[in-house]
Amino acid sequence: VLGLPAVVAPAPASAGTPPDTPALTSVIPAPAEVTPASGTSFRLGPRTVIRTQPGSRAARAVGERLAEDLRPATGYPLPVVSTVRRGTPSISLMLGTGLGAEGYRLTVGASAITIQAEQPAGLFAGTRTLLQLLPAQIDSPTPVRRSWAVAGGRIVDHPRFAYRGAMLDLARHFHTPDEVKSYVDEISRFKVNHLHLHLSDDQGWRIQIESWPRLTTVSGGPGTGVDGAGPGYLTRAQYTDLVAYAAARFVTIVPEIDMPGHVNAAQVAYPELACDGVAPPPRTDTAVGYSSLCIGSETTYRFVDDVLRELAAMTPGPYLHIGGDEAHATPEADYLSFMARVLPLVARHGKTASGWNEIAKSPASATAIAQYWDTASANPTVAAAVARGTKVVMSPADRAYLDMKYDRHTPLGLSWAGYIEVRTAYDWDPATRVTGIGEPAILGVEAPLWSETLRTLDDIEFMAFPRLPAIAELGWSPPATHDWNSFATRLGAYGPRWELRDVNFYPSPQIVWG
Ligand code: TNX
Repeated sequence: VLGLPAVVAPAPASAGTPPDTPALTSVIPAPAEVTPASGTSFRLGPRTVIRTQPGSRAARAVGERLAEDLRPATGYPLPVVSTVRRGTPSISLMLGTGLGAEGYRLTVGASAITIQAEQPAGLFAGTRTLLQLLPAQIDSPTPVRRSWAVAGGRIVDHPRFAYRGAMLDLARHFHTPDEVKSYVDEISRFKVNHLHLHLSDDQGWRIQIESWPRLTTVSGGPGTGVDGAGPGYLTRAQYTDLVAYAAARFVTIVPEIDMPGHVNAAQVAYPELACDGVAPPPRTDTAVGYSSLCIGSETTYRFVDDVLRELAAMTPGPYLHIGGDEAHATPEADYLSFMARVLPLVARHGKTASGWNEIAKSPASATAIAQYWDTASANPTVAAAVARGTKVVMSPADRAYLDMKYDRHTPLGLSWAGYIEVRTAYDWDPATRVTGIGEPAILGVEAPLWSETLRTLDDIEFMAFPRLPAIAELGWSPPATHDWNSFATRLGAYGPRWELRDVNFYPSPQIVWG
């Protein structure tokens, strides 16, 4: 240290960089590689333009989305253009090669920010990072007069797992298309790229099927849902609109029709789906495991085929989820013969089947995705399926279930899998959680949110945030970045963003909120 002055001043930020400019390392989920360039920063100003890859409509759409996100707080015009005059400050979204399906490189210099990606999905991911690199006030719905700086340097980033998911239960309480869209906005900020919709259960049926119209006219109508207080359903047009809205945010909708259990609402509408042909009473309680399709009846397979065909036709994404959980009213042999017929049917409609981990009992699940909701650290049935080729989405209920209470005081939610505080949701590794289900078998992670106790968007948000970002980080970030203290700090700094966007969240006492 000889020759250095006694007091080493911090590297001077470029003239007047506001003190609340986030560090490049403050992003959730943690990026793969971060290289700060101290002393440099970019200033977003009234002359800034957003330049997108010439000739790419998809890149342009990502640019427009970014502009929409930045205009309210800045009040700047932020035109989206394909060429820039020299000297004009710009945010460029450029397509190139070598960064994978969702990877991106974000470079922040004094006069330009550049996001490069191989695919539009990577450009979008880069823009979600960029939003977090601007001061929190960027999420103000009204103009704030201030200086908007971004710290200089470079981020090179790509996901650990291809599938990062969230699930909403529309069956126990229906949630409107606008509420689902709002959830899509929020989860996509954390690079979650799948939204699984649980569309049918004992208490209600929430997606219009033209060939079986009473499913929704009867079981989506008034009095359906838990306590009879969750009526509603998505029309085909609303579903299609939702799929497009999500796709514009690089979120793939995964629709679920639960079978052969969880079918009371279907049988209320169509008694021929029950073996005795008698309509059961509608159910508005929260019991599980009492209903079953009639496994020996051809009517059952005509119904399943019709539903899967219509759903496949409405769904551009690759997956159809067929539930398969808690079929306690279906004898084991019947369950296996049902799955032996229905799993291949999904493939015949051009989709990959997914189901809760019970489907692993069926040899036909070898080409399917099993969603692990078990809390056990060993499940020989699922491990055996994995050995046959089944891929797994990890949602262990004692870590990833967003409907579990945070602690005994939480006013909403259930507790059968335990209490899940933020640290519990964060501190585990999807690839070492279950014996015999290692990294190569894992497609990704998903955070399910069941709706027995949830009615409003506020309720959904309170349970999802801040745990959803914890699961998102497990799905996206390299294991080497995993660090509770770092995550807790980044999460605490994120709180004001939710406040500015009017998103409800649980102010966990484990976090020092900014
Ligand atoms: C179990 S987890 C269920 C759902 C309930 C949930 C409540 C799973 C595959 N099935 O029917 O809503 O617990 O936490």
